[in-house]
Amino acid sequence: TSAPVTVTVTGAAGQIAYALLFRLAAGGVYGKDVPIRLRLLEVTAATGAAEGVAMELEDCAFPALASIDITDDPAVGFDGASAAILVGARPRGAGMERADLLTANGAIFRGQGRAINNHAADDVRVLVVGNPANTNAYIAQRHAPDVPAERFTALMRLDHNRALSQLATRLGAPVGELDRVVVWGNHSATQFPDVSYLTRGGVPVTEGLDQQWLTDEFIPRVAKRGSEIIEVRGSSSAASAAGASIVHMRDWVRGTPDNSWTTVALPSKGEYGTVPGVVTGLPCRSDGGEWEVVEGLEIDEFQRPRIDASVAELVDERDQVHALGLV
Ligand code: NAX
Repeated sequence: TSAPVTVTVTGAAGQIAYALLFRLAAGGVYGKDVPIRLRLLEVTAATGAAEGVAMELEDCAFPALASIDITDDPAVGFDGASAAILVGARPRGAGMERADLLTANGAIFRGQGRAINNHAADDVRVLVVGNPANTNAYIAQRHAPDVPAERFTALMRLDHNRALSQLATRLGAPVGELDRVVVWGNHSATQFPDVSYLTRGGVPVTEGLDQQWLTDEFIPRVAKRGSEIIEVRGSSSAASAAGASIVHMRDWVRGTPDNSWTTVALPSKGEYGTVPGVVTGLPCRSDGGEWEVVEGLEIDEFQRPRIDASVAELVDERDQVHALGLV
């Protein structure tokens, strides 16, 4: 059997973690044969609830689950971590302004970025799920100068999967036959889910997706799916966010299938006219354990302003966190 890997999950007592941890312990990222040492990082008040989740994890008797540690100290939580899934974040409370939200989360992700920098394993891979995910990832990355910037990613796989599912319904196609969707920009209402390169069974899809449907229905539906789930379910997406986090990490570690790609938010190097440094959704494949941005796609006049608008929002968030002294 392989050497154990240490995986840290923050917000371990929350609802996303309640779906995420069991799939992780079952081998959903590294496979069933790689032993996992779990580190659960929570705020002090929630360590008791995290203890309860740990008891249930034990009761599943997952063969690959080697150990579980619970802590409220980031230095301990990230010690030796090869993967860090940052789910815990400060939700927007009643009467909270956007600056308050950025400040509260900035403090969390600054501290966690530093702890990752100082305590995680050399091969650490970071996935930020807690919102505002892209900017939280930006803040953490900026406080981890010793970790290669591209190891800091934010979750846009849920947006990607939501887009695939809407397209499967529209086209009457099995979702598994569809590929080459990308969601550009921010995990927010400005995101641009893009079907320009969509294939079905490896063949470009040229019919069934008229521009009016795309602009009036598809794009807003995908971008606002989180709110739709809250309205219908009565609480925010949890199992779907957990599932997207699992496949994000799995594909990163084990690679994307040949000729396939997915959406990852990672620090831009200026690809496709995006602004260097901001953590934006880009089309990516993984090979040898590293994300690489898909190159050479053409961008037309339908796409350009939509990509630019969402990236502009990321630049605005970046400027705000700098103005607040969080970076
Ligand atoms: P919950 O409120 O159920 O759980 C969050 C947990 O994080 C709580 O147990 C809390 O004690 C813990 N926490 C807070 N600050 C912490 C800190 N500094 N260190 C460690 N733990 C801390 O929220 P849940 O529904 O699980 O959602 C978690 C986050 O995911 C939210 O920010 C949410 O907005 C975000 N989401 C992101 C999505 C994405 O696609 N990127 C989609 C789903 C979700 O909305």
